[in-house]
Amino acid sequence: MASENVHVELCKGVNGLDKVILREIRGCSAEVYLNGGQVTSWKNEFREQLLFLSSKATFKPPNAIRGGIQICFPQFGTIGSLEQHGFARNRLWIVDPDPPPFPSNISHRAYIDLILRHSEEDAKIWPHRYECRIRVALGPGGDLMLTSRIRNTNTDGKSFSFTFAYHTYFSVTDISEVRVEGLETLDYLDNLKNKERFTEQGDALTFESEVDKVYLGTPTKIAILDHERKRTFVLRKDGLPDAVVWNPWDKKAKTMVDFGDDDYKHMLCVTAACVEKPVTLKPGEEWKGRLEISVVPSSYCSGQLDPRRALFSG
Ligand code: TA6
Repeated sequence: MASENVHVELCKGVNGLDKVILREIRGCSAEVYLNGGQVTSWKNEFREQLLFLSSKATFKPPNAIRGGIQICFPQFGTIGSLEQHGFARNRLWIVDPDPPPFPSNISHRAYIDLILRHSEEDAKIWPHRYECRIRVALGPGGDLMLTSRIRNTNTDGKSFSFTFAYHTYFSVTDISEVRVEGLETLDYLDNLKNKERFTEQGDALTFESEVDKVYLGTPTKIAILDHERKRTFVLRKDGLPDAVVWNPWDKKAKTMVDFGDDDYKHMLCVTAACVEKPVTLKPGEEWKGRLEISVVPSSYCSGQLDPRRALFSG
């Protein structure tokens, strides 16, 4: 925990659940619930919410909260024998009392280290000893950074494999006016077509119906352009080769109890993930997966951002 506590506050959230509020000098903020180690809010210096939270979200553990950024571990989706998206998003994480030195020289002030460890209960469904650490940090410029470190602490010499994702719900003005840049011409697995493999067309992605695609081996940078709000989210990811794009659209939205019927119009999930090739760790080994999200204003008068500039600038 940072020395000057103005940047980090442990407090009670909805239904008295423990949460941490991170604040930065310019007024940016983020909120993280210990349930699921889940980011539920990220606001810019104008106090505008940048992440989507469902109008029907429930804050009732062990259910994950519908929105924000959910941690999918040790399984993404239904790829494996565990419940959808694994169990980490349904568990109570704790503030890490003794985080190992952080592999980065960036001196953030507004950050929190959380940890989830194996439990007897989970060992029945996933017989491994592990430490899953996450640092959630808010940069001086308001950027949001999530760094996860997963260590195999098995004492029986056994390796384990897992898939992982930062299941991220972005708040957008109007989904039909959103474009995603950086996934053109890539192969993807279509979850709406039995995970069949296809190749994406050459233009930016736009949205007019339900989408649930796992893009394989993507660039480390992806841009989400919200024309209406002249705002672009730039995702930079490390150790997470894949990206999942999801919007349930109208019909599926009606089947989800914790999701408003019209909520699909104002959200898009673009999830940095490690899905196609599971990570395998021997005892003592550690994996790191990092996601950094920043917001850049659209630059062109038409409100059109030049994606090449967003994707290829430093
Ligand atoms: O990321 C896309 C996806 O795997 C979809 O298939 C959809 O099910 C979504 O996640 C939400 O999953 P959830 O278990 O949170 O309802």
